[in-house]
Amino acid sequence: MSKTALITGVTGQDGAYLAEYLLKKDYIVHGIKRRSSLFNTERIDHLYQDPHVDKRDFILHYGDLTDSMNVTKVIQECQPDEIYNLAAMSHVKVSFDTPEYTANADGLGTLRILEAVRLLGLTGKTRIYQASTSELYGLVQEVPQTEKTPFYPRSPYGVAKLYAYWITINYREAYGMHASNGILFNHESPIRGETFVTRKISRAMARIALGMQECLFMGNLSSRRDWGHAKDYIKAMHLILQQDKPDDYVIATGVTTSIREFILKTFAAAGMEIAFSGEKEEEVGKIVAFDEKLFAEKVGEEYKNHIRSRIANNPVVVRVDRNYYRPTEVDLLIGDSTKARTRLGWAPEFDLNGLIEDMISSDIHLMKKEAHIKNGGFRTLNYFE
Ligand code: NAP
Ligand code: G4F
Repeated sequence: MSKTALITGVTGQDGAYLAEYLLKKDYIVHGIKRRSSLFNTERIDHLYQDPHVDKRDFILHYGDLTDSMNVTKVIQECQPDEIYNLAAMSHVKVSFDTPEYTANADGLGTLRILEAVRLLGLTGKTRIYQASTSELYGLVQEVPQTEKTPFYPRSPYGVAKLYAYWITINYREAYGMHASNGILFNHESPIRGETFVTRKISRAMARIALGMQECLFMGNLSSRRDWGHAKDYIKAMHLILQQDKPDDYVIATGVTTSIREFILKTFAAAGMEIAFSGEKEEEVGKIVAFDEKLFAEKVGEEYKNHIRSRIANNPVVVRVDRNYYRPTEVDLLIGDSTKARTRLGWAPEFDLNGLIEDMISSDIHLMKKEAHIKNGGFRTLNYFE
């Protein structure tokens, strides 16, 4: 018989990949989506099944993790074998602007799920995955970080997730629940939110290459992250819930890279060599060389003149804007996922270059489509004209 899963945050990056993955494994998948003033299901639209026609195995429920009754009602309706709690206000910088909301959704939201499962008498049936994060390590106390490294969160987001991490363990120990934390390091993809750093860079590189944007404005270029591909990481989530015993696992690649290096690699992947010069807010990145063959292959022959002219006249494509700095930064993340690799048999398929290739080919394609729309393929209205 098919298993039933409930995914909170199903409209997000991980939720979308996980929903597709579980559907392919023959699960019945329920997802919680928020009401929004515009459609917010773009990442899962390809999974849509018409409720009037099909017998559905992908079912969406309106909801919000800040609403206990809603969370309880949805869980009661779906009676899930597995809950993947991926919903969160997941942007670290924004959590400094909305700290109370972040604590409510990311911290208490997890408690609401655990408590609903307990009160509904589903403790013996429902397994729970909590989306914990390498942001818990914050001001890192050990390099690389393992399941045993002490936490030192550095943002309202990190602190909210610390509560969620411990309340998951507490419910496991207090009530014998199958509740586990995946401590996932940064993972990205072509459907990563546009304001996270990798997507911002990949998207801006495509726009600069196509002549749609002049410059990429960045915050701290020196912090380092352990970046993997979301497609690999959602498989770890599933594996964690297939174990007989609940437990907590670090999921990471074990390779760390600075933001500056990520920019160099992203532009290089499309044939543009960048050199950085200057310090702090005066630091700039210029295009200094150009592999015309690679550029033509990745971006297109017809855009080559534009890059030649940028190199000759206006080579600066990266600048620093201190508005993107955070009040407290996480400088270095690098994970040791030995436990997951040995006990779960998990290993990533993508390395950083593979991730970048995937992201840039998608963004070049998307930005070409956007350029076409702006150039008359679609009329953009000014509402009061
Ligand atoms: P994401 O793309 O930002 O998706 C977050 C999802 O949560 C979206 O579906 C969002 O809905 C939903 N959401 C936000 N607030 C909610 C609320 N109050 N009630 C219900 N739903 C809400 O994040 P992601 O990258 O997929 O990450 C998934 C989870 O893993 C998050 O919990 C994140 O904190 C955690 N995590 C991510 C990473 C990473 O590198 N990606 C690493 C470690 C942990 P809308 O679409 O309506 O905004
Ligand atoms: O891409 P980011 O915004 O990701 P961050 O803060 O590491 O958080 C992400 O990963 C966590 C796992 O460790 C998740 F839990 C969390 O939900 C989220 O998915 O920023 C990465 C680094 C930071 O050091 C930031 O200061 O990039 C630096 N950065 C430099 N310029 C920038 C920018 N980040 C953003 N978003 N935008 C910039 O312009």
